[in-house]
Amino acid sequence: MQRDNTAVKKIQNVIHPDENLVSTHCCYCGMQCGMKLRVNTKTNKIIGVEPRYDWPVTLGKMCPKGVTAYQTVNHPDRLLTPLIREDASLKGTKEGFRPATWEEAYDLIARRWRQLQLQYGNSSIGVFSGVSMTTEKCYLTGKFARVALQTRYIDYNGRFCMSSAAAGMIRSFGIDRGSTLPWTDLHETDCLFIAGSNTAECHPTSMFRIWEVQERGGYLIVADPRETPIARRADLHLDLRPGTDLALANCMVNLLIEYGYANQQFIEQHTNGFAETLEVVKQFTPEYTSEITGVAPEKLVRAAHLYGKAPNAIVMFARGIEQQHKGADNVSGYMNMALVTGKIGRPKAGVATFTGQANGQGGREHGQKCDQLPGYRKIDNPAHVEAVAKVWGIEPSEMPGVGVSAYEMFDKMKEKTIRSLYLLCSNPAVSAPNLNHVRSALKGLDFMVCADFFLSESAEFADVVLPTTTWSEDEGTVTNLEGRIIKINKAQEPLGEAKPDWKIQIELAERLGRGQYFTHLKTPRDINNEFREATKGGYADYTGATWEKIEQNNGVFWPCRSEEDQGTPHMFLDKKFNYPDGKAKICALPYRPPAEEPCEQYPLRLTTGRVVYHYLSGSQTRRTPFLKAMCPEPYVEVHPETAAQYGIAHDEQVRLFTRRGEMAVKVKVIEAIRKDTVFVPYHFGHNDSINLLTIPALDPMSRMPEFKACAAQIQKIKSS
Ligand SMILES: Nc1nc2c(c(=O)[nH]1)N[C@H]1C(S)=C(S)[C@@H](COP(=O)(O)OP(=O)(O)OC[C@H]3O[C@@H](n4cnc5c(=O)[nH]c(N)nc54)[C@H](O)[C@@H]3O)O[C@H]1N2
Ligand SMILES: Nc1nc2c(c(=O)[nH]1)N[C@H]1C(S)=C(S)[C@@H](COP(=O)(O)OP(=O)(O)OC[C@H]3O[C@@H](n4cnc5c(=O)[nH]c(N)nc54)[C@H](O)[C@@H]3O)O[C@H]1N2
Ligand code: SF4
Ligand SMILES: [Mo]
Repeated sequence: MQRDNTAVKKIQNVIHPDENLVSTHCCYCGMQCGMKLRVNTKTNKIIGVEPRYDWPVTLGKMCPKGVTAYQTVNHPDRLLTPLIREDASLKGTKEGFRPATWEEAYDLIARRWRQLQLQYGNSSIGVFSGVSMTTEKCYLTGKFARVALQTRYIDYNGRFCMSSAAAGMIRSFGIDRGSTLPWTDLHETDCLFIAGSNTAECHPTSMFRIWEVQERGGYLIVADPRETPIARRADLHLDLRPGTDLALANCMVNLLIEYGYANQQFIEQHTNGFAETLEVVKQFTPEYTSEITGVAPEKLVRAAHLYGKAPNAIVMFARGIEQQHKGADNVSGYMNMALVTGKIGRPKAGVATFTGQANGQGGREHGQKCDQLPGYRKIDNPAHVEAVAKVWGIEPSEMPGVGVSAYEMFDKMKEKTIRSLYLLCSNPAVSAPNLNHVRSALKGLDFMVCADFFLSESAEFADVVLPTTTWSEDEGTVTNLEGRIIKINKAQEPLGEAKPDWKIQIELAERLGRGQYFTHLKTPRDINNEFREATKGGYADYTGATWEKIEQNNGVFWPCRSEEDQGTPHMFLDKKFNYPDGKAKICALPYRPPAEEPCEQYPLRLTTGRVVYHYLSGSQTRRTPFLKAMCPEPYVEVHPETAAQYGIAHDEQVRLFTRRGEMAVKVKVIEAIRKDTVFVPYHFGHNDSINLLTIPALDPMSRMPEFKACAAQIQKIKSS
């Protein structure tokens, strides 16, 4: 059976009396499913959601998080006024705050920041942000750090999310657009090779296209230590040990060459590095690779034939391979499969990462990284600095230098180089690795400001909490996992006294005496106009992606370099990669094991990730009644044989620990995991955070922490 997955459905939404429908997109993952928010015209409040059948990527489909997202907007936990901490001894708890006016909050922040900067220098203030925000806000946050605060210390939660994909793509292709093709190609390909993605739970609205590949007679290969829902239906499940992907990728490339699937003409004309890579991969025979990965040699052979024979194939991956201290190498390693076979640079064939957060793509391109300026420019490149300084109206010499990556910012706080933190759109007291260190760094700050719409676990460490808007109380653009720039629309006025992050930053800049660089920006559209100018001529060029074009064309794919340019759905159709000689890089990548291997004391491999019902640190989804009821607490997945070995039973509370920390957690006995591996979802706060145990081993290229592999031990809790 073949479904028609390209046609835009003609189903009409029912409009109820006294209601308006506002077309927009979900606030959660990078799929950015189209949705229509139902707004009561009497109260002007959001009261529900309808599918958006005419959105070509997702055709009206949504997941459990998407259909309940609207419930966060008018939630009773929303912060309605600024809060000022009265009792410093209660830092790290919900207590000790009093409501305040914006004037009081701004005055206090401006006074404390000025004091600290006079005493310790401009870079004593750090900015830590996130990419659930529109690109307009992400862009302004980078400008706010460099121009209003004049600090070098800014980084963001994408460092825990997309940085390895970005580093790998830049190395292999010279440019980082997460997908080389639109999602509307997926169901038409002949083979999908998907590594380290729990797609059915994390990007569920991709699944109807993936199942169709199989229904059309194509093949699905999944590499994951767990038998996830997508792995269960795959033609081939490569059940590897956590942290061993590079061996698997090298083996695939070796076998593709050995079995004659290499495209010599493509390799010669469009790539560099083949000979060096051949030298490295040839030792990765199925037998040798099986020893490292634990995957049966026959499966490796079959995978190479399925991918190699397919006329068109797409290699896809997500955090399973990227959140390793060799994440960037894993990315380039798997991308070698496409480059060696030439299955790239045409429709239905290519490479794609499952981008994580709503604006995981747009937010990683325009200056929230410690070494980056808008348009994916580099802060250590004088020509790039000059271009952006001109748009911002500052002297190039005023541009602060390169800072440090997200996790390393906590080291800087610990050593008192960073004395104050402006945290927005992230909850690192749950989501950063090695939480004992991170929480103590937050606690030791002289002064912390947190902007959020809920009192998150991280906000509990703040001295001032600023109430911000949710996604549906403001407008702007985000870039979805395809690289398609789309429009988010406003459906209701901000609740209480909440303000959008961009407005907060402009008002703070004015109080810091830097208003001249910001006051001309009165609306998100003004910010978008300046932002597009700042990207002109950059790698990620958004110049021609006007809001009008976005609305007219169901989004615009970057690069989009001018008014006339209609954007770039397919990358590299001309086989020109973003290197001076136009050639992509096939990368020679020697294997290295995870930073921490199991030993007698810590014999298990711990990996972490997600469930369909929760989003990231859970600050939003744990407040959503249906989602909380479906998954109220963390658990550790343990194979039945391993559970028997430890004498532990389903639902029993055990002590799980690593060299860095421990937690008490319920056991979920499950066959769908390797015997040497345990898995814990990370969506829970305080003592329920698995990140108390994770290892902060950072990838040398991407500075991504190794969330996906460390050594752990389980202990029965003795009944008293
Ligand atoms: N429901 C839900 N959906 C989400 C999110 C959410 O929090 N909840 N978050 C969004 C965001 S920001 C992101 S980044 C994405 C993440 O999307 P995914 O990357 O798909 O999610 P994870 O659960 O982190 O990890 C994916 C898989 O990697 C596997 N894995 C673990 N270790 C390894 C390994 O060493 N090698 C390989 N090959 N696989 C391994 C895990 O078993 C898991 O099934 O999801 C987005 N969508
Ligand atoms: N162990 C383990 N840890 C991980 C991962 C893993 O797989 N395993 N995955 C990592 C990944 S991929 C990611 S993306 C990170 C994400 O982790 P976080 O960065 O902590 O992401 P969120 O939980 O979305 O936190 C966002 C916070 O900002 C608020 N917020 C949402 N929108 C806005 C806005 O527009 N403005 C402001 N000011 N606030 C807003 C929300 O209420 C929430 O409190 O976690 C990482 N941590
Ligand atoms: S798949 Fe992602 S974007 Fe779509 S509804 Fe679910 S969380 Fe929202
Ligand atoms: Mo993410």
